[in-house]
Amino acid sequence: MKDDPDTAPRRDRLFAKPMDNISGFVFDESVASVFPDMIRRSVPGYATIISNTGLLAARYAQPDSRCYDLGCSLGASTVAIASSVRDIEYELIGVDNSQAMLDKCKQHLATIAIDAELRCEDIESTEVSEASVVVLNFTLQFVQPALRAELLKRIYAGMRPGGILVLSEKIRFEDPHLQELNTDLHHNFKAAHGYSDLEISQKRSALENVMLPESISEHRQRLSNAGFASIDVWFQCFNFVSMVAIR
Ligand code: GEK
Repeated sequence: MKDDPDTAPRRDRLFAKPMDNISGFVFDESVASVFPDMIRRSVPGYATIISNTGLLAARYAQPDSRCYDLGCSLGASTVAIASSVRDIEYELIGVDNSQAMLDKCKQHLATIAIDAELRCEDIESTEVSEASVVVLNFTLQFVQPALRAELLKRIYAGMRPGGILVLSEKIRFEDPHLQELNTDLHHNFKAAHGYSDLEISQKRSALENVMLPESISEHRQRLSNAGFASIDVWFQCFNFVSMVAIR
């Protein structure tokens, strides 16, 4: 079925027309306005990761602690936490450095009566303290690799013993064959969800120097260096994973 942008304004068509110059991807108003459709059709397993982030939060959230959604966008994980962690007192904090995202997130949370503090800040500098749950769902990949170790050490230092970090990322494979296979499968996934070859390749160019995926072993090593005790992948679909790291 073809989409009519006039009748389906929330459909992501941002890269549908040929572009002369493809500038680096930014989380502006145009992205925020199509974001739920964009991420659902771009990230295999997204809905599964978000709903199970709620289940993980419910298991690890501690009374009188804080739960953080770092890079919260429109608040999908914030909502998953709020819906699953119900019987204890805690503070829920969403952080994003895109005002366009946070404006829409705030509206959405108000509509469904979810009480969360929203901070328009860089996650590299936002304060994390007394945390029992920290979620980084598809956000670390946008942080400069040289800053990632320091960020994870700071998150670890701001967590309570027994707390959980949920880290979801696009990954790269060290084996070239697997890298090619999973890149192709991701491309196939996007095509099956209605993106044209042009949209896929223009979006890939826009993300080229903005989103920088790493391998699972690089993530494991960094989490371990930061001090996390138990680390594993709990979900993978093609080149997308979600990991847990327990302090
Ligand atoms: C979800 N977690 O729906 N500081 C703060 N925010 C940042 C930074 C930074 N340094 N860099 C990027 N962001 C969400 C999806 S999207 C993932 C997360 C994607 C923000 C950025 O503004 C955007 O809202 C979010 O991180 C990444 O599960 O689009 O692939």
